[in-house]
Amino acid sequence: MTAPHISLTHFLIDEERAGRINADLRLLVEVVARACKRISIAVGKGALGGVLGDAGEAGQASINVQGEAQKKLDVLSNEILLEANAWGGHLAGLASEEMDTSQPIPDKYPQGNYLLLFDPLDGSSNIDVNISVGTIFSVLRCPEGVVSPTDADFLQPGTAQVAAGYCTYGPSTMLVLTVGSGTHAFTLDREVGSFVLTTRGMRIPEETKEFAVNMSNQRFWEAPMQAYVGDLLAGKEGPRGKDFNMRWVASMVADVHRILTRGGIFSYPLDSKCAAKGGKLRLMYEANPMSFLVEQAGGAASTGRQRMLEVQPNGLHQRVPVFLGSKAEVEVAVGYHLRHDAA
Ligand code: P6P
Repeated sequence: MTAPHISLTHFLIDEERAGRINADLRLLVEVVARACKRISIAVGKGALGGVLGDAGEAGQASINVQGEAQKKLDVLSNEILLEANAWGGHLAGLASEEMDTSQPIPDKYPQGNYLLLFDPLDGSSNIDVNISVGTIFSVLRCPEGVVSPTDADFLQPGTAQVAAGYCTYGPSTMLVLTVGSGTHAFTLDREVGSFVLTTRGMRIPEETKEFAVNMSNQRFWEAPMQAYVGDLLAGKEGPRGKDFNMRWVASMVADVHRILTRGGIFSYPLDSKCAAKGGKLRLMYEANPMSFLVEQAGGAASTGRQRMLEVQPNGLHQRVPVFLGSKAEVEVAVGYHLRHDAA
């Protein structure tokens, strides 16, 4: 018997009827999902869409607040998400990797109670070589009584998230979502144009034999990370007593989706190149939403020294070291760091 066809809307209505979300949050998720469908179409056109390559005028790259060259699709994806979320009355403000500061909802539209943060197109350096990229989003409540939120109102720990998700633009387009009651996967039915529930309650295996890290940074890592990965590479003859495999797509959405699907540990640790900035990946719209999804799927997420979701943010674009995935393996990696610090 084929599984019942449950659309994203049907799933969200059921969550609302169960009292786990309200109508505004349901609308927010549906609006973001609709924007992701538009981004999927633009990304899917590739070279035929005239939107590959760097943004900016001829010869003058457009640089974002991160100091990174923007791709045309970064800018387009950001614009799609801004436009989609402006009019619905569900948001008080939004923040993006591509924008220096947060942005209140235009006065001509009603204000809502939620704050939306997103990386509109993560891994965009992979677009020109046709590797999966994705959109990552995180939802917080606007603080009580705040009408026009500022950056400071967004600086809430990951435990305050009410929803999080990503859309991966790969061989299929998939939306992976949590509203605080498990992590669920939806696949875009391109013929109908709607996301269909394909995995209810994703579960990350507790143990793994697969790690994801950019090995070219090894000589720049801290000592505990050198020791941890060195023992992984030693395999069954080493202290771990088993061989490990490695994967690194260099697109966080793709790497995390694989880990949510079959287990593994993902790490972007501190290294001497990025330590001054606090790490490579951003807390508010990369690490926190991914950590919420992973914990809701039975995994763990840490900075290497602290549960990711308990980090108190100090800036909208704050960077952090990231370890997330199979719970037992994350605990092993954290153990190396805590023992090093205690020595
Ligand atoms: P590196 C993409 O630019 C990104 O932000 C993440 O999606 C990805 O995991 C990481 O950076 C890749 O970094 O240094 O391997 O290119």
